[in-house]
Amino acid sequence: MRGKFITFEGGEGSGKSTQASLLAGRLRTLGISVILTREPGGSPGAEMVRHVLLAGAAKPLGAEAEAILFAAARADHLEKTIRPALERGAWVVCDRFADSTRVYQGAVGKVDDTVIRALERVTVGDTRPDLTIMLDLPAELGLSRAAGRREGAAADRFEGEELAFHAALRDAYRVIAAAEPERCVVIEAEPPPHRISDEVWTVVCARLGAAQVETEPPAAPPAPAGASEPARDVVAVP
Ligand code: Z5A
Repeated sequence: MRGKFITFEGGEGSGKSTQASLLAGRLRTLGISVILTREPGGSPGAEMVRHVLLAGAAKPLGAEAEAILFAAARADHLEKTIRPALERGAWVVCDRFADSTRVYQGAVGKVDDTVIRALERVTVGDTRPDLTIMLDLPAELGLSRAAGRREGAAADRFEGEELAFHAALRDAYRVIAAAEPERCVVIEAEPPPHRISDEVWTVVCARLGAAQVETEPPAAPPAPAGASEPARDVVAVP
């Protein structure tokens, strides 16, 4: 049986990585095979594109070129990591996915919606998330958390944008969640991580029946570079 595909979305510092990792751990305690991965990245080719994008090297080319690069990375990630995992029955928990392109490059970057939709159609096709958790947090708080995590290191291409940019991201996520309630659930991201994790778990059980999954631990083949199954799971390609 095909595995389930769960994505986490939200602004900077909203706790996506933290919650994706906690969810993967909870699923594994049930004996479910889980791939924890991220975007941009999650496969060797996509991790290389990640470096280009987050270093800001593509910024001078404009938001449309960045959208195309995110899509190229996503195509590789889907082909090498996500689809094979789902096909062998593993669950895929992904830190950011196509909604990030809709929001960062589309709604806020002003790339035409027809371009965003066309890229999504070509890359994602039928491999749509079964569930998207959107972590919602005031932009100021998210940015201060992200800055704390960097411990003085320079902000990346997107972290360095103005507060208004980050506030607009939050609004754009809410618009998507309101338009696709069958896929998206918004969770308030201010409480402590364990409380959010409990809320995420309640949603995953209610929507995807995680607690009812018959666990028959599969003999999983080695995970591709860029995504794997133990602990933090995402391996960046140097
Ligand atoms: N991007 C795009 O433009 N288009 C696309 O299609 C895609 C991406 C896929 C990827 O950055 C960038 O690419 C991203 C959007 C753009 N913009 N930026 N910057 P990334 O992968 O390097 O990072 P990120 O996805 O932006 O992650 P993040 O927002 O920086 O962090 P997070 O995953 O949401 O949060 P976290 O790492 O779990 O937590 C951050 C800190 O807060 C950390 O110290 C935690 O311990 C702490 N934390 C977490 N939860 C809590 C709670 N509940 N309370 C208090 N403190 C907490």
